[in-house]
Amino acid sequence: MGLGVLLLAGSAATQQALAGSRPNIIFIFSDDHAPHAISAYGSKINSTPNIDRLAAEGAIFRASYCGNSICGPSRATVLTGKLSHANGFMRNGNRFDGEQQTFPKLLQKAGYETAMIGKWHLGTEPTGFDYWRILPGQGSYYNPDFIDAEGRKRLPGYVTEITTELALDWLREGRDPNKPFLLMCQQKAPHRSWMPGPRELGLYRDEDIPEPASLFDDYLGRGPAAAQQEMEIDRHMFMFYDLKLEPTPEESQNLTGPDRSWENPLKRMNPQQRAAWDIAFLEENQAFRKAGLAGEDLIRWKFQRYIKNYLRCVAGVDRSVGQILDYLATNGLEENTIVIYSSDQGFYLGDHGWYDKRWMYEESFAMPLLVRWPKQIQSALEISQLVQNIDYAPTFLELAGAPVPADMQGRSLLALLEGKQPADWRDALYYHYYESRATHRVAAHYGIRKGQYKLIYFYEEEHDYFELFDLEEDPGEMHNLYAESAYEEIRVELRARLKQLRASYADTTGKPMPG
Ligand code: SGN
Ligand code: CA
Repeated sequence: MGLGVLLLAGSAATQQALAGSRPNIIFIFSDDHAPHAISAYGSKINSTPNIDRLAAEGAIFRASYCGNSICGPSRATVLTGKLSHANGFMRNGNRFDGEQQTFPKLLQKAGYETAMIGKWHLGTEPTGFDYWRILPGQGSYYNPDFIDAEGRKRLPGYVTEITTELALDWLREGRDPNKPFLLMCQQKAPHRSWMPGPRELGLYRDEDIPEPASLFDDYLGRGPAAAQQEMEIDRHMFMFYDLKLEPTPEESQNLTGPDRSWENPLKRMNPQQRAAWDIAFLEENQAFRKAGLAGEDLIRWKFQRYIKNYLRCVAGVDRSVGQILDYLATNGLEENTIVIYSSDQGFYLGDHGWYDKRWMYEESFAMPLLVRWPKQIQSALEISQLVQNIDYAPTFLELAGAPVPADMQGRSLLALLEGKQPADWRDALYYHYYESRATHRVAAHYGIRKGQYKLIYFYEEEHDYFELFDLEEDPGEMHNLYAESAYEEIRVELRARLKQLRASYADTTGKPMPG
């Protein structure tokens, strides 16, 4: 296809960009970073000054969601612009078919140089990248191994900092300066088991982080699946692996679950790293042992220990974003480089008493999405339309002036980034989570979010029911309204729309709705 056709296919902004030099794209993607731990999204528990810069100098999407709240599936969706059933990667542990169409491959074809650095987690080797260097599987926080085309090598240091350095190295001397580029910088943090880096270990030390309103949720207002998961801070968080206590010799005899390997991540540390780590937790751990906490006090302590480590990991990611922005500013790359910040899904930060993700409830369904492009996007732009991770691939392609294949299921966000209000923008989102009986035991479900309502269908033998929430009246999704007669009309409408969405996305997986 000639340039003329490309120009015709793109919008005015794209044409303008193409007329000059095509924009570079830096996609910063962290792991498990919930929007409610970003100050630009109104976090009550931390501040993220560097990520906030993207919102101040660019656009923030206020209604940004994933299609399946789990790592590999979200990443596969980002790459393909397709929902899980359509790209074949429905659950962690699947292997991504790298032969299929992805946006990095299409950008390569359009003349971009492409690089992928950090967490990949798709089981097969990356395709569509001129350069890649990835963590094996989940990767390690300290002295992590990285894999590239030549093999596997352990790199000294802390994973967020190393991933950032590798990305900066590639920007400095790895890439071809004559080509526009795509750089995917994908952080492991703040994924479980929430191990902060040496620079962040001391943060929040003598503070109490505010608790979420639903920390002591009793799950009574919803179907039984919510009560039967395994992701509660109270019952399913591990004292040694997750919460950084050291077992006594007696406790060492009776370790269960991940606690059996509590020391493995620490064994990767060098003596200095280990000493800094031990110092960071020693006093608090001694005080905890003395206090003999139980009941709600114990849950409160666990929440504090968990959330502080999570937020310390976030602070490392935020610092990395700042380093990348600073590099662009000092190297003449700021104006024409689009910087995107996002994370593979949201996360429970004690909300509903939980950690982890998976549910279609807001905290894990939501994804942060911030986009800065000084040349084209006005500053402090607030975007309220419903967007989803299927939209990323079409967006990147349109930004680069490349055609968007018809089989991608998302829609380019460029018009929204230009401040337009397309009349035909989607009014509903579809969601489908499959990993039933996997870790954390969240029942399989699919659902729709439309206007102020959300309808979820749980479809398993032991959990076969609907939930309906009014997000305006009940933003915490505590009260299932499905059986209430006042909601008959909404119930009927949403069920019909959900059925139609499934048909329009050609999702025949999962159990059809009864009736
Ligand atoms: C690991 C974690 C789980 C987490 C999954 C999926 N356990 O199994 O807590 O839900 O990954 O996370 S851990 O002990 O290994 O940390 S995902 O981000 O990769 O989808
Ligand atoms: Ca994740």
